[in-house]
Amino acid sequence: MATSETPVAIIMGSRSDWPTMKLAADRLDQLGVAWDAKVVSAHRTPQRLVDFATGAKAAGYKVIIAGAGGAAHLPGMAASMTELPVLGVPVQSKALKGMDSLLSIVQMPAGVPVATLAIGEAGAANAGILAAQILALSDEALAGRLAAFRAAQTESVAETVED
Ligand code: RP5
Repeated sequence: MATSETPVAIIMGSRSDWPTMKLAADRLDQLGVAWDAKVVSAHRTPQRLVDFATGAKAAGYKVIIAGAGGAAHLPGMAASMTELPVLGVPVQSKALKGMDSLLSIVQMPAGVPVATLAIGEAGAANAGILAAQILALSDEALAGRLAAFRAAQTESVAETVED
């Protein structure tokens, strides 16, 4: 069971999604935000999804990051059962390079939003940062860490193309 000290849940459709979704966890670690990660499949473990999504708010989570590939129904189904913000990460699939995942996640009907990120690792990394940005709205210390992260990122980009 999560506590209020674990504000972010990272859920994914399969253990095979973890190498991608770990990028979200890495960014949260970098920003000092606690997270839990769970395999919750919309298709293979539907009852686990219902139990997780209906209990997520009471468990203390503030933001859900949901990654899935292929017929990626996990983010939308999770969003249908919770008022918490759901950030959807389309995991890159083998057959269709993640276009299937993206289209499965992005085109939600009005009334049940999923904030859809880019396909693959960039999307997962940005989901971690975006979750931190949401939490930083009510956490000044985190807002400061985010500002430092952005400044360091800017500083690290050289203007010259030479070594
Ligand atoms: C989806 O099917 C998962 O999110 C994963 O991206 C994809 C393939 O799953 P595995 O067959 O690798 O378990 O449910």
